[in-house]
Amino acid sequence: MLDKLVIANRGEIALRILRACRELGIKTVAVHSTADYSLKHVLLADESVCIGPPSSTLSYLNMPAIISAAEVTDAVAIHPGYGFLAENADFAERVEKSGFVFVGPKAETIRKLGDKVSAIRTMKAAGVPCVPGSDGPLGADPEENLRIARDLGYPIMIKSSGGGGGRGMRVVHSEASLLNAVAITQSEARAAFGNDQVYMEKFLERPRHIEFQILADNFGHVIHLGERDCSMQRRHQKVIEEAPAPGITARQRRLMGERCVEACRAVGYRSAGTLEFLYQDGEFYFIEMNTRIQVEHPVTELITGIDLVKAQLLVASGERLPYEQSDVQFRGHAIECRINAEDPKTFMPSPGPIRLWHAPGGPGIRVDSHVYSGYNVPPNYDSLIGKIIAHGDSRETAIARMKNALAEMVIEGIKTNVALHQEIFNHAAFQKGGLDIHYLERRLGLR
Ligand code: MV4
Repeated sequence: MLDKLVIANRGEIALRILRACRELGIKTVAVHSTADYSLKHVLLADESVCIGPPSSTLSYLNMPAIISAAEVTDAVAIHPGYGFLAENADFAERVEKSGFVFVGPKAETIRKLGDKVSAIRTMKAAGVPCVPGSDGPLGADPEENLRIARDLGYPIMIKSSGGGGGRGMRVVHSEASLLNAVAITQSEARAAFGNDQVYMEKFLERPRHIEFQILADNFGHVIHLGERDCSMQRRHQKVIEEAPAPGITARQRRLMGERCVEACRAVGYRSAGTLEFLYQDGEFYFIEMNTRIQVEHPVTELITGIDLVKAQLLVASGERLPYEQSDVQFRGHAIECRINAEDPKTFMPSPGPIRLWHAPGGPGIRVDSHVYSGYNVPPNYDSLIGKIIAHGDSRETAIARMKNALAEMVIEGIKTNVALHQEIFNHAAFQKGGLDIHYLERRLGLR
């Protein structure tokens, strides 16, 4: 097992990683900015190293500072969490070249799957269904691009190969605006990602966002842990996630899961990973892959009983995955609410001192949060202050437990989105389930 690990992140995921390390007997090193001395995991870690000023660019994104912290503390591995450097292939490469274990896939795998054109090509070749679209990047011939769009039928979408998570894409409704849209997307992509490769897809108007969780080791063993429905989002920020996805049958889960597993085996994938799909009219369409642990991993943990972060650490230490596909049983339903420090009307961040924090509990309730009464939420980072995850034998039970939990949640001193969650959970359409990715923004428009 790994002897000592640097947690190269902050907030709730840093604490989540620390807890997994404690269970496995791994010593921990917290690296943090000068704004983060009082983070819970920094206080709990065996050692801590200040790596820079509050600005993320100068601290949590500062690769040499993080690698130096691993060197001076004699750590053997670095866990990147999510966000910051988690999907940065150059970071993974520098970590490994410096002689440390990167808790995640190989740098070359991150690179191959981080480029969307290359990820789609890889998945398609492995038999994963993708959105009908251009076969690879668009070329310079306008007639050819007009023809591809005409064959797909409008509306279509232009997407940047270097984008993702909602960045660098645009919808085109008619032939008149196609060539201009391609040119603008290309030049924006060049400026934003240093890569002007763009591709075209049929635009799906009312899809759901459903993603499959994968775990893989260094010996070619790959399993899937089913899917999550992450359709409840606002401006590409997920708000509520759940597992399983309402209405997906055991047969669909098995067939799609097997395709994801096969594709990951084909690319030599290792560690935890997620394949994102759009789901519309009963069909799945791959859009991109996340090569990291995700915010919403707990809903999968609750329905499978598998600790994803511990599995990442076992695989990183060179052990075999301790599960076969047949060990993965799905039990009940889990839903996660992301609790953000934000203004409920404007959605602007609401940092500041938390006067009182009292978390809910009881059967089937898990709270992943780094905050506590007296903690001061710094203004420099994202506004996630915790997650409430409810599990039950049925979706109805999980919803009932979440409603209780939200009612018990006490947060004083800062503004949060708890009331928004309560409103969503009281809404009949949400209770029915299976809403598309535009539902929440449509609903918020009505308020
Ligand atoms: C799409 C799409 C419709 N059709 N692709 C947005 C983020 C990136 N992950 C892909 N995205 C989309 N791709 C086609 N061909 C709609 C979206 C999209 C979306 C996807 C997932 C979750 C939320 C979304 C919100 C708006 C648009």
